[in-house]
Amino acid sequence: MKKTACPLDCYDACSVVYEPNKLKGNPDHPFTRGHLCYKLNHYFDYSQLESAKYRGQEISLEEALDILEEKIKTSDEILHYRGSGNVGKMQAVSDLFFASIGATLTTGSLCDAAGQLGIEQGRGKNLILPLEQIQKSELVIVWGRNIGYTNHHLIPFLEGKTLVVIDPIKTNLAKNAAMHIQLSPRTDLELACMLARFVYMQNKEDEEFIEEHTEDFDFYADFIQSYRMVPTTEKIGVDLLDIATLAELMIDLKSVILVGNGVQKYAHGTEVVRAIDSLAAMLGLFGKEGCGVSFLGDTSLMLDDPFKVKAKRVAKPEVDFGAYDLCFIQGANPAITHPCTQKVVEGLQKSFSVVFGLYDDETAQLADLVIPAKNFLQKEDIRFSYGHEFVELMPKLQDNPKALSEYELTRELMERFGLDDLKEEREYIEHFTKQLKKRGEYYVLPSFEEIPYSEGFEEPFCFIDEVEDAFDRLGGEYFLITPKAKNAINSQFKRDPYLYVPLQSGLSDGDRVVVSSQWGEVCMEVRLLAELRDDSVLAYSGSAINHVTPPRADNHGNNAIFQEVKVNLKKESQ
Ligand SMILES: Nc1nc2c(c(=O)[nH]1)N[C@H]1C(S)=C(S)[C@@H](COP(=O)(O)OP(=O)(O)OC[C@H]3O[C@@H](n4cnc5c(=O)[nH]c(N)nc54)[C@H](O)[C@@H]3O)O[C@H]1N2
Ligand SMILES: Nc1nc2c(c(=O)[nH]1)N[C@H]1C(S)=C(S)[C@@H](COP(=O)(O)OP(=O)(O)OC[C@H]3O[C@@H](n4cnc5c(=O)[nH]c(N)nc54)[C@H](O)[C@@H]3O)O[C@H]1N2
Ligand code: SF4
Ligand SMILES: [Mo]
Repeated sequence: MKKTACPLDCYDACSVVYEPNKLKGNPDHPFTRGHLCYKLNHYFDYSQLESAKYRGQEISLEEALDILEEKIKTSDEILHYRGSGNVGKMQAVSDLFFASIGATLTTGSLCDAAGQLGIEQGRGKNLILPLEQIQKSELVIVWGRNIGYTNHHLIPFLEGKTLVVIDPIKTNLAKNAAMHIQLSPRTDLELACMLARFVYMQNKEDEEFIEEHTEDFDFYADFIQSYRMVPTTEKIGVDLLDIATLAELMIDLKSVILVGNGVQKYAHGTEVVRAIDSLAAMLGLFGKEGCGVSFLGDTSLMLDDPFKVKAKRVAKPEVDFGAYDLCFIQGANPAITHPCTQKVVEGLQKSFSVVFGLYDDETAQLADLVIPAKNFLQKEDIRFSYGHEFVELMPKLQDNPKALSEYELTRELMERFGLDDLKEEREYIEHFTKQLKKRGEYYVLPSFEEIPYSEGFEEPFCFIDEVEDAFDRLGGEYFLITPKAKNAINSQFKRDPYLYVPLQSGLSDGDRVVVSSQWGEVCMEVRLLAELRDDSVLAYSGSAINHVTPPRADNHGNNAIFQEVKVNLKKESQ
């Protein structure tokens, strides 16, 4: 049985059994349990680029490398923009080359950097919560994570638990939960503070934990009490009794909180996640069996990464593609996935742009030069997961002379520029594997702890005690919710192009509307959705919705803020 792992940016990081032209879930893997999802089940339906292209004309790989070399030599400002089309560790090998020629790399992300910082501010380290602890819990709170779509291998682990979903959408998981808090978007910080108030009012905080492992609890107590019950509950848009009931459940049961990306696509995303973590710390949910808070975990913890380089960097969400002579785009489709599409497209048209990827996607179609990449079956790699503790090896299983791996491209460029400090590919893979821990027959993360934080935190847990938030001044009629689609992975595979609107919007299925914000506008086809609140519309990642999202980073300069916007709708005139 030949085995590899799914390379896609997904919590599940499935273990894959390879047969030529067929991929199957590994039946022996404790998390994958023998099944994959639409994306890998249909992997071969999406055809890979077969040739390099220069301004639309097919050219050889050698010619493509000649053009790239020439362009690098004649460009002053070079951007290396790497996305998450494949999250194997070897993707980052190209950072070595681009940093050494003085190119600008990115910092922060379009994804989870806001929440990651919020966790670090409180706990110091963002450790993965192992599956076993989720299994041992009694109450599971799914907070802004759409497990049914983005993390569905976790569903069997939730069986028999009291399930609470906190999400502005009535997701399928919410329909099957004991309780669904269908809050107004962007009110999670307030909800976390209200829950903390109920705990505090009844003196049910974990005094021993607070005394031993935290500092400045008094400031936190003042902070949560600055949120007045009635106006705050009105803002959250749910019944006060429901909040009180959830607080009771958290006091009584061993609780795990599964926090997703949905809560932190905002300017104050860091503070939202920190407020959820602070609530958990007040209840003493760290370092105990069957308890904990899981966000997208930090896979680089305690890992000596040979591709970590010093370089000039620009905040990824704020990249101005037009400010560079040459934009080298790898494993990304920013013409769809980056905020403020119009600005991205104008920028790419202004600069000389190179796409190194798998598909003839929107960014490849705009690019001057396209270089085909090998897919995950055609090169060697190693796969960490941000959702669970297992690490998988990804051996090379197929040949493909028509494309290059990231390592091959880097080696070519290093040679052409007389840089000789690249090691053999094997050495890099081994450098990663030798740092892994073993649990039975499986590799796990170097930072794996059976019960995270059971030895306490390095520094005392630091509660949230202030937040800056100016959103209420924004105009626009509807909140925008823009999460992940079921059968896509951001812009890859089967996208969902529709704008979903509430039943009372006065629109009908098939209507075309112009969605607009201060950042731009775009025409989309409407679908009615009963699962929405009246104050929100929804468009999935991979749709055209980024025409209206802000080209800005969050308050700390790290993360994209796709939902820090309100939109207006206007029916397109026939
Ligand atoms: N509106 C909205 N926008 C979003 C989001 C959202 O929720 N809403 N989510 C954001 C988030 S969280 C993320 S992570 C980003 C992701 O956005 P991107 O980083 O753009 O990721 P993808 O769309 O998955 O993939 C982009 C490209 O990667 C290439 N690729 C795949 N495998 C390989 C490989 O092995 N090698 C190379 N060189 N290329 C490869 C393919 O050509 C593919 O077209 O999108 C962000 N954009
Ligand atoms: N099928 C599929 N799986 C994927 C991906 C994909 O594109 N498709 N992308 C992968 C990537 S890159 C990532 S980062 C992960 C992210 O996966 P998730 O963590 O699940 O994140 P999202 O899908 O962005 O949003 C999750 C939920 O947050 C809710 N939400 C939106 N706004 C708010 C809010 O203000 N408060 C609360 N409480 N909830 C809110 C949304 O309604 C949605 O149900 O998924 C990965 N897995
Ligand atoms: S996309 Fe996620 S669920 Fe689907 S096969 Fe890959 S890791 Fe598994
Ligand atoms: Mo992401």
